[in-house]
Amino acid sequence: MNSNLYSALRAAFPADLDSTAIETADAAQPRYYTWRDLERGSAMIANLLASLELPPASRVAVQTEKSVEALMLYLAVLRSGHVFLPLNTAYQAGEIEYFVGNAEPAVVVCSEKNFGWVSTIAFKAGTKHVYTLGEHGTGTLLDRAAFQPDQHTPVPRAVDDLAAILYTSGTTGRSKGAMLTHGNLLSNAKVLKDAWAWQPGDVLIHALPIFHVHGLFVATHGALLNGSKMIWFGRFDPRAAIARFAEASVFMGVPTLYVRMLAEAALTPQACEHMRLFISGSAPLLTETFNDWRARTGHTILERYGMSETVMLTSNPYRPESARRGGTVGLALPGVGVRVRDDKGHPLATGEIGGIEVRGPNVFKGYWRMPEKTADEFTTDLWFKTGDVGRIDADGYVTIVGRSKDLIISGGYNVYPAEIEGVINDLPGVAESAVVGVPHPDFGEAVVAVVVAKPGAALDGREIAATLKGRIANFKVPKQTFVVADLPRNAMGKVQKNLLREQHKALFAA
Ligand code: MLC
Ligand code: AMP
Repeated sequence: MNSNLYSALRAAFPADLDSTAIETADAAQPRYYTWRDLERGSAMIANLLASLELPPASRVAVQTEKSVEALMLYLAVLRSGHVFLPLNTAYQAGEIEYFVGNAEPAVVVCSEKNFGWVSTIAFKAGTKHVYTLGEHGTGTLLDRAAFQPDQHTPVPRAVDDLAAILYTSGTTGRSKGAMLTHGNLLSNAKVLKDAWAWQPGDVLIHALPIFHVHGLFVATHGALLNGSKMIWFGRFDPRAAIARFAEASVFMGVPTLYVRMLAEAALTPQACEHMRLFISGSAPLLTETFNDWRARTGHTILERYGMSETVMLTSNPYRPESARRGGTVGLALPGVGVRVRDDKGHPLATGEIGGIEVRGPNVFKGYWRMPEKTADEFTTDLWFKTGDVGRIDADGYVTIVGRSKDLIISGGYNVYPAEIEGVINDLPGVAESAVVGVPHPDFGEAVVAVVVAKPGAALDGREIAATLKGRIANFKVPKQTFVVADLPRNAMGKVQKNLLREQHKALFAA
């Protein structure tokens, strides 16, 4: 049997292939893509990949702006049996150099404006093929694919074969590539289809980037597997999104998107009348946002929890709506095991707080070429240690109370303090630094850096931030940088980040 994920998605396309699959929403002129367009476009790109005669399971690394053509490229990589490696558009040269060096992609696709520096990095790393793909379908990828046949049979894949690698930062050291299989992705998409009761006629507002789990897998797989139309925003615009609620039924977002929509006067019960389901995830949804949304719209946001390594793990119930509990991430999804252990690996009683561990068909295969790191993250009985800290109550609801991993989540993007500290510490005149996350009304958490200068060096917080902008992705750049004489330390000499967080907690108070 062919377990290629594309085959399962294709089987769910509606009978009328000429109906609209995707309508773009943020250009002056909407563009309409039919199901046939998705099938043909991805077939042509898959045939282009086949013509390159790459070894099986070659990596195809992609850093492009969001577009329907970029989604076709993803589908083409699935069809061709290769491995999709999406990269955040905010990543700068140093970050791309690491990913390309580590994953050794056979093909790199980048935006036209970045071709110069991306291709230099890629060719240096041994990549043979670099194509461009612009926001509006321009670039060499589609130019070449245009000469290819528009029919393609998906390459047979087993459940356990790799479909994608998603880089996720590590607490120490560099990012790790989480290897997800066709089976991981399809099993999770099917579970979510039932859990969220996807129905005929559903229309999804797709407003998230397509280089992370949330926008790429949870949102697009959901719509494709249900044969549902997507209203597709290249960039999130709260007012424009609300204006389309009247034609849609499902919305997925990180908490920042809900906070921004709540600031719009147009958000009313009438505006949401046609909507069936609002889903939030990727970062904690504040109870305040959960309550405000209900008061303003009459809808209860359904919060769920997942990771790059596992896709989705838990979800609040679809029915009854009153069973969706704010502040919790709901119940383990069918087939997913969730348990809480203390730091010695001992089971904990109901309601006690400990490390969240998970298992199931959705849990990834391991970190790309990092067997030791992979082994570290699994228990001896093969449960994956999420690094999240939480509790499970008597009804099975999971509440995340914190993280054992030193992670900041800002607007749904992960930032690892150790990475930012490393870059700051390399700047001239810097003796040491500490990076912490503090509450932020828009992004949930914001990155703040506290820096100590070397004797005799004069440092300026704003200059440091400006220098960082060219070196690391914009969302990782501290929103505030303080230069101080010393970092607070405990008796063991360890920096007391809790004191820094406390000291700066009101920095961005609304
Ligand atoms: C942008 N900026 C951010 C930021 N996004 N800073 C911190 N955190 C972020 N998330 C920077 C910009 O570069 C800019 O910097 C300044 O902040 C203001 O930008 P903006 O115009 O307000 O940002 P915008 O472009 O509107 O983007 C905000 C956003 C975006 C919330 C729409 O960040 C976003 O789409 N987030 C979703 C992330 C996501 O999909 N996560 C899923 C991960 S999957 P300057 O210096 O230029 O002013 C996962 C698993 C799971 O976690 O469970 O789902
Ligand atoms: P990523 O590495 O980008 O896949 O991020 C995964 C992490 O996001 C998880 O380990 C959690 O810490 C966090 N996360 C995802 N969903 C939620 C949620 N609903 N509430 C709190 N944290 C979440």
